Amino acid sequence: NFKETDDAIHYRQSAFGLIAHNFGDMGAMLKGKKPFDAEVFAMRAQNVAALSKLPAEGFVAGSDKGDTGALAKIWSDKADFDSKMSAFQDNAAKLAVAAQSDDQNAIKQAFMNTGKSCKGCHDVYKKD
Ligand code: ASC
Repeated sequence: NFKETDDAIHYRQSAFGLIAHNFGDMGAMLKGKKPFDAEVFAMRAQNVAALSKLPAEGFVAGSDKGDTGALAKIWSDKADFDSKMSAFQDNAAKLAVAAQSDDQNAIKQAFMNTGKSCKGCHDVYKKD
């Protein structure tokens, strides 16, 4: 229940920004760009899992306007968009679970699956 369409756009973009910050830091750790800190990594994975549930609300009807990266296809293929969003949420939840373990391979796999969810949706629904 946003007052203005712009509020919905701002809401989802804010959520994506928070997700990118947290996910990006996890990537930096996995790529060895900074030391791996299991506690920080797990905290960030929890953040992403919680944040992954937010952006969907911001894709209200009529918010495919302006120069946001969101393509009109989101609203014309809403069922597919929603299922991709849901897969992202599932992958993020699994990553948060994996991050509680000491299994680096499981962590990396879960991280990659989540990243594929990001990219898979961006490739189809986001202007680059
Ligand atoms: C990120 C980020 C994305 C995804 C994507 C994964 O850190 O900002 O959009 O990962 O690049 O392939």
